[in-house]
Amino acid sequence: MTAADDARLILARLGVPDTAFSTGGLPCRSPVDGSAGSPVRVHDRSDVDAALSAAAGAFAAWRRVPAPRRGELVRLLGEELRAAKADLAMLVTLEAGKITSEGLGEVQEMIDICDFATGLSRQLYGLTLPSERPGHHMRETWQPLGPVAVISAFNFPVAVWAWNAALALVCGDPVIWKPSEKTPLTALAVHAVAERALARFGDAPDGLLQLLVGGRDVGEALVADPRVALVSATGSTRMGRAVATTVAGRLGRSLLELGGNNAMIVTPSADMDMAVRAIAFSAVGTCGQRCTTLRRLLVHEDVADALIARLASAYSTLPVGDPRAPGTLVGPLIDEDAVKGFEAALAQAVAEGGTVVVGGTRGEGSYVRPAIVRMPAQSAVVRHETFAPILYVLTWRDFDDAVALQNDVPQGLSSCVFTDSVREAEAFLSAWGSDCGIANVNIGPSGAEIGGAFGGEKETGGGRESGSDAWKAYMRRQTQTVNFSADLPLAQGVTFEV
Ligand code: UN1
Repeated sequence: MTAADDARLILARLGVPDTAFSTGGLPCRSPVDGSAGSPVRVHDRSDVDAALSAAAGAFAAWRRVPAPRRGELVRLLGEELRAAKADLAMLVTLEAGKITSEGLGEVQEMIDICDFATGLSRQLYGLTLPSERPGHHMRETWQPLGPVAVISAFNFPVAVWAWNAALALVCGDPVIWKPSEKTPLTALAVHAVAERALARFGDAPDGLLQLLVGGRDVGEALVADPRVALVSATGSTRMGRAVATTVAGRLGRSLLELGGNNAMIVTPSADMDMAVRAIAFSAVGTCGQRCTTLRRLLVHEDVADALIARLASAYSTLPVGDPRAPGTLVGPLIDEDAVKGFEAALAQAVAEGGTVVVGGTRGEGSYVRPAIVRMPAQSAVVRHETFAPILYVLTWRDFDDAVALQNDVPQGLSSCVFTDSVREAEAFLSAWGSDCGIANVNIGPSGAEIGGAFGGEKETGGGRESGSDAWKAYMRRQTQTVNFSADLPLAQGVTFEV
């Protein structure tokens, strides 16, 4: 059976209606075996308008629902996701090419954020502040914000929606989702699952969760529209720059999670067994297509040769192939363009003085062998994020130079150090250490838990999604002052008698 046939069965089982497909729609080709499924019906600009009207209506009702009750919907969503976990994960595998375990892990991220958001629905706390005026009190309250547009990428086709949607729902905001054109099937499936949660919940307003499958025109219309209170966009720096510019032009709010160029510093005291495992998972996992993928290995020169030799031997036997097969660790790249990007980056690396140590070849379809490339310097290709499994290796002598190298790229998502030295570890985490949104010690840069705030600095866009207090981006902060005295004192001692 082809991957497209498998996907068709799962979509039917999950309750995706036939009306979601139409001839002339978005073509769907599985990277697993190149098989084509039915084209997905696409939306256009007029659908965006209708969706925004519906979202406005939903907002008017949903913001009046007590937050813990809103949390009940997210709890039900988590239950439905648990029930659909195996099917949804397999669909992620078929559509995005993730190995089985990573497909399951992605759905688990959705379940985890639902649990987190359900608890959060009873904790959207503000502050009380002392007023300088007698008989007054001042407080800070978090109010629902309005419709949130979620623009997601192919590489986490469902989890990123969940990080946003679970928080937005408990915060009182409707969600309009524009998934990647490369992964509409998983989005349709998630919406079918969400429909079940909505039905069980009973009285959620129409238009609370909407899906717009479409191209750039749909994304641009959403981003430009002032009825969208928050644009949460995940993807390339190029896309993020366009979104940020448009949203800033209307003085709107955006939350950006863009490219990473994540490094690991390996010091002589590092536990090399652990480092090798962490490097392998974070550099070749998801075929190098996580925004948190390890792309730069910065190794102390005394241990570089030994570490590279161990990695080269691990890479040379990496099981690359059908992501459904047990034992496969590396599935395909998403499409032919991604393979071209992989090959072009390798050619550029060689032109910049790099030496390919292992891998770098392509196989059938969009399968490639992950590459390790030794580079003489942090040249242009190393500073650029290529969304493919290429690990550039650079060496250093002085720990401060390693940190400087780590920070000397335009992106600032994730970073890590492998060391047994408390001094090095703490320096890496200090104010003059890593400049990234995520900094780890003796853990690779990818595979973050949902409980922390997720995102990064510089060209990564500065947004934070998922855990911690990321929910605040989905709410409107209001400073409230109440006078319960029989007098009207003015602040700052101003007098104004009429
Ligand atoms: C992404 O690649 O856009 O930390 C998100 C990780 C995952 C999320 C990655 N939890 O690798």
